[in-house]
Amino acid sequence: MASVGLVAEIAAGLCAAQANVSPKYFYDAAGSALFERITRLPEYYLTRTEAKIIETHGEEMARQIGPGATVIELGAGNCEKARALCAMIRPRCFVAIDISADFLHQAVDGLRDAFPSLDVRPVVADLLGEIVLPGDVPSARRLVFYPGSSIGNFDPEVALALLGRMRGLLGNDGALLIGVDLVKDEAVLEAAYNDAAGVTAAFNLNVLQHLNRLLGADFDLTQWQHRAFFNRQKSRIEMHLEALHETRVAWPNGFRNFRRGEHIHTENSYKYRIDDFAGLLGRAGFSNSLRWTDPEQWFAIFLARP
Ligand code: AVI
Repeated sequence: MASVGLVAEIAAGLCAAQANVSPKYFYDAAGSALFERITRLPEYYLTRTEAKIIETHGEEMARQIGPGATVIELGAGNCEKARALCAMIRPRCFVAIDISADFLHQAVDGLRDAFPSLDVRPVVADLLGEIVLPGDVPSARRLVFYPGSSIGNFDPEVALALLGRMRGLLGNDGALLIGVDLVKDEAVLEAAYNDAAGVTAAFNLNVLQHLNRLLGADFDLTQWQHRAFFNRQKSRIEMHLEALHETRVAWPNGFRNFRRGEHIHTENSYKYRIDDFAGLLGRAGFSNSLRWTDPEQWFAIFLARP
């Protein structure tokens, strides 16, 4: 079971007029493994497009950043992108921050094996909470690395606040390297979140299993179905879990009856226009940014400096 505070937060979301769950609860061990599978799906273009941009423009990125930096990766996951980045820019210290402790420690061991002279530090933290770095992490020439368009999972005002905190982490001589998914054809966007193999559906439904453990709830996964669509007005993919039948969900201090078709909102994934994201960076205190994209302009990587 989760702490009293977390239980209250989750229960409040489930009981809200529009029931919702924070996407951070996707990432238990099973969810993290499912997300890794998502990143390799043919429909999920984000990961491979970003990797291709790094491969194509890596030399220029490395020239801009220079060797010996301290990289702070937010939401490090399996550290796969970190490997490509470290090979490219040769940092002296690598701080991997992630919410999932088990996954992080495993990934960090792999990174240490691949780069024996790199000073690797795992930090377990929720990006929306306080991020406390070990005291001896160098404060000069920090590069905050936030790949994968995870910034898209926050509403723009929260994303702005988070970018402002990144700005704070990197001081005046640092930089932010951030991946951002761009607005594109609706069919391409929707396919990426409705893959034929059903991995995204399993990822979405897994959050209910996680809530059963965290909350002591009794969600029956067979009563729910995955829904994902592009909300053009808000420029975001929305993921929901929809009740297939009238169903009652109970947990130790509460319950909710869901009507057939009623849904729990589980995630937003905002898609930006390049200029809009550059504007957001400006509002967060970055005055100067370089950017690279793929030939179809599906994804962008920004290198932003104060
Ligand atoms: C982690 N994040 C960038 C993913 C996304 O595309 O918004 C999470 C995800 N949800 C469904 N598929 C992938």
